Amino acid sequence: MALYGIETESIRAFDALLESGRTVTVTAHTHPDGDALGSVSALVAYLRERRGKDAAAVLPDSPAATVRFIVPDSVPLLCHDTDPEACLARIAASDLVILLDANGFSRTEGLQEAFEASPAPKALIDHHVGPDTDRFRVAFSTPDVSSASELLYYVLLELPDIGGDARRLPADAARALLTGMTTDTNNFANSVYPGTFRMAAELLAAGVDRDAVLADLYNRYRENRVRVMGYLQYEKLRITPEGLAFIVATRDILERFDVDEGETEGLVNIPLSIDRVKMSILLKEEKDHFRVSIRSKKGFSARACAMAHFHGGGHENASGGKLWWPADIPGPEAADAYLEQVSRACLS
Ligand SMILES: [Mn+2]
Repeated sequence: MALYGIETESIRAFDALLESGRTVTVTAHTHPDGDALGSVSALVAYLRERRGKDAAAVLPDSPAATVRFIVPDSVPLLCHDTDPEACLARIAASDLVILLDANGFSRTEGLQEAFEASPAPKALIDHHVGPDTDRFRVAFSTPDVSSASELLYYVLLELPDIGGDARRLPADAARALLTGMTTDTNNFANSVYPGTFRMAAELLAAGVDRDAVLADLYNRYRENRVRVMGYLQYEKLRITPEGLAFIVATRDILERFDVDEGETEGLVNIPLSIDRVKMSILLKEEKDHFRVSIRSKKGFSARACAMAHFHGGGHENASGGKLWWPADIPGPEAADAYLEQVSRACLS
């Protein structure tokens, strides 16, 4: 068996699926992050360049401007929010569907029905807990890996035409894999395994320009992103006696700083650098709910907190969810009081 429980049998079945498919649709979770975009782009690039497939990415919604660059020009991309008919037609015409960086089609929201109605065989490559494996002909799934991009990397290495040699990956695929892994590990800070460094070493040796990847990821923000991050930390960060740090980013602030989707990425991690903080929660106001991001230090469960208080889930130390009004709290102004209760429930 190769790394991460990748079984020879599953590789054989996956290779046969890829061989039989002609029109292949690759998808990932809603609000696609760097790992979703990196893994999807890499697989589509591989299928087109190495296997000659009509492969395309179909996503529930458009990538944020901050991560859009991860999808190379060589990868056709359709998004349900901007082009719903084309997405549905593409799914209906597909004879193979592959889901990445999500544990089931419920995470594709608006596209869930179309994917579930499709008679095409389906494959899964993911690193979230609780995979919906019944729906998939082949599933590669373990939470003990840095990212979907890393798991996909080792699956691709096992395929006969790659034969363990990263230099045989298309350049676009190699770069997208390194980019996806880099974002999900927060640049090698979290969820890093021996295989993660090995992957990075092999991709660098194969010619991926990591300096360019880092510059694209971390040095191309708009000025307002830095300013709103500073403002929220200075004015809005609260820390409870139990050690929960939280920031409530209300709509008026997000509008005042003209914040786009993806521009507060990474903010939730910052309060964890404070010694007495055990868990950090970021709330972002939307129309009738807050989008919730949770991070925790080792020994404290972001996932348990997301499941118990925010209709969510995810990874042990990195989870997310939602907080609705009037169902969960009377209105957005009640968020602080709710978070103080959550702090007592989760941390004492
Ligand atoms: Mn991921």
